[in-house]
Amino acid sequence: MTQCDSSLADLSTQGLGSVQRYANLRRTDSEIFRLLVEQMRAESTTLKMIPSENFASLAVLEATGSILTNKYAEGYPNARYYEGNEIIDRIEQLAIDRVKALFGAEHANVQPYSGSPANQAVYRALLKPGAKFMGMPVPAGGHLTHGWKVNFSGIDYFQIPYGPDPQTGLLDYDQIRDIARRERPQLIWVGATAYPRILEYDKFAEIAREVEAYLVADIAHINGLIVGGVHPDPVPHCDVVTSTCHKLLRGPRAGFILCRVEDRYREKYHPEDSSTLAKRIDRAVFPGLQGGPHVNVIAAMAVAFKEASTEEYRQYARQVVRNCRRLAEKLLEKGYQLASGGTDNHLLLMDFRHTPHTGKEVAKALARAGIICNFNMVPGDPRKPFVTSGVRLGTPAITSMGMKEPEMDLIASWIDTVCRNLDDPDRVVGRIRQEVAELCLRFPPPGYVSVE
Ligand code: DSN
Repeated sequence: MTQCDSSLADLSTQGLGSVQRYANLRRTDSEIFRLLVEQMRAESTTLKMIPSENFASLAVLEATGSILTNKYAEGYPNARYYEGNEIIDRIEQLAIDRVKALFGAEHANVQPYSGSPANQAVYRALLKPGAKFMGMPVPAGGHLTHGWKVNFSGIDYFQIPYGPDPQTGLLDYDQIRDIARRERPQLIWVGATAYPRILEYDKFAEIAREVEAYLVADIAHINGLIVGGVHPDPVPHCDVVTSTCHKLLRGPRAGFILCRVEDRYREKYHPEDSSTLAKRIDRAVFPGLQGGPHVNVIAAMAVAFKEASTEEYRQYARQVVRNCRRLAEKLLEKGYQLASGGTDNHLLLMDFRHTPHTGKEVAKALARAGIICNFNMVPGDPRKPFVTSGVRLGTPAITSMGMKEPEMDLIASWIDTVCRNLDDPDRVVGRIRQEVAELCLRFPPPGYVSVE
């Protein structure tokens, strides 16, 4: 252990309470116990700035770790293939009712194991293999399941790509309309993992209507901003909306699907099937793709939906955006380039295309300083995906810790110092790592305790 490591280890036991926890795990499996403690230490003394990560509440963690993990419940509420599910029905129905109310949706399925299986169910319910659809490739800021070539979605279906303009970093809706008119896709995905601007669902809906394509929004990254009223609502415009639960929503690792009940293109695309859209989505999840739902996780989702329906959560969502904008402003002031010139949401993309330094190099140096982010492609990136010219930073988790604008200013100056010393990061990373740890320990996240 270096001197720096040992002082960090000391710091990590301060301010976190001293609860005797995980006693059974410690007794049964000391290796996993030690690794869990190490991970807690690492996360509670570093800035979690991967925009898709967050801190689930203690209530969510308790439901996830509950005895509900012991139950099988294939089927849906009041239509199960196993007995003993009367209480499970009530739990799943609560999760369904809460997420429908939260987003104003007609129908909800809360069984997808995560975001990718949720999206897979959408393909199964709406398209036949080989069908043409539009989506953003991963390097343009989309997701693997929006048709990337090595994913099932790009192998079994035919992706027509669209994405932000390489110069401006912005989506060009006229160009998207032109592509849709030319290609006549059966489905259009709207959603991103690395687009720092607002997605205009009304414009996408107009385009989709014109070419009679299903419009599907993947809101995994920005669901909380919709709940908080800082981003437009996709539900009135889309046939289907998919999401994860563990990013901005601060729930367990899981996915869910919202949809209209009726399929407005049933006669055009599914004349042989008289089922509603809601029914086809449900069938695609179970038994189409999955077996037993993870009931403990569904209970934790219900808890997260309850938490997200409070004014406190809406304020949190607004602060996430305020923090991200402040960070962007400070980085711009210091001369850094950001994709699209800034941000309207929870993430920003630093653009190092015009420098000798790669995104990977920057992300690794920042991580050594305790700022945990990821290297990421930027629009028009000439470098390869495992190197990149961009760094993606997000504010959901640090805002959950309670950080506000003054902390963003501090973080911007640390990022600047690291980036100005990329030729010899050793000069600065140790000192910043210590300062980062001291800051984090003033904002302890839930569930991170020192274990005696
Ligand atoms: N892995 C997620 C992200 O980081 O954006 C997307 O699923």
